[in-house]
Amino acid sequence: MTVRKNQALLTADEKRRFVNAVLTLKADGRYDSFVATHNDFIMSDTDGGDRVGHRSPSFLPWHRMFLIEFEQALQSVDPAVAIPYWDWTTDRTPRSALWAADFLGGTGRSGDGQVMDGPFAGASGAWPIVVSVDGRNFLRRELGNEAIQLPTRAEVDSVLAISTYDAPPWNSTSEGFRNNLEGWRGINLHNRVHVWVGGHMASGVSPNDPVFWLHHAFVDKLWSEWQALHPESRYLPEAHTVNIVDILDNMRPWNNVTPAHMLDHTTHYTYDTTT
Ligand code: CU1
Ligand code: CU1
Repeated sequence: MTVRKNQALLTADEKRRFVNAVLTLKADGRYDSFVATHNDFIMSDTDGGDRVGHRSPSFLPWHRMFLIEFEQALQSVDPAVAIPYWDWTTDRTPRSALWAADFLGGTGRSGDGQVMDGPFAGASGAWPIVVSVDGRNFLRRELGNEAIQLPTRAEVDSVLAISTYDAPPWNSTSEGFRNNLEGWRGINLHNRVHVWVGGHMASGVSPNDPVFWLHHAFVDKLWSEWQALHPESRYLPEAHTVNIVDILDNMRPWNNVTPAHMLDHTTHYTYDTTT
């Protein structure tokens, strides 16, 4: 059974095995197909048109399935690996061990934002940026670049308290839990973290930065916490909603995965809640 742990609790060996599995997927091309898929959805998801991965109710089940596929790819390299989660309410500075050279490496240098240390540094040669929006082939970050703070636990709790999953018009202007968590309005949690990391994470090709997976694992964990807090609430909308993935509709790019299939994550993995 796959158990996703808080990255702060990983052993040195667990960090090394996660990094090695990621580098193996990079070397054989599978990693970049995940980056390309994500960018395709970012480009096509619009407030007034068909939207699946972002700006819509299926933001949460779409990324849950996306992470499951990535985790399965990692496990094809090393069956013991799971995606760790980054609790940015507690590990909230560039000095966190998350950003040390034995794990994800640190922020980018001034000027061009190039990450200079760790396994994903441009100079390592192991992490060329292939799916690029600007022709530059090195990973970029600007941790804490904007005058913003990572979300606090109090902010997370106030979003988890919203009992309605989502609401018309089912886009970036909606009220409800999903849009406050995704972050287009109200208390911005998920989008704010992308901006705080900066560089590639602030773009549609955000999975170029491996922290993407740790960030989304925590967003996914928050969805599961919300489900436990509101057992009477359910995924919305139910049916016949134009441009939107209803609970029993298939989600692109998969042919046979609906939001309903994604509501119980425990058949795929669990979260280690040891602190
Ligand atoms: Cu995304
Ligand atoms: Cu994201």
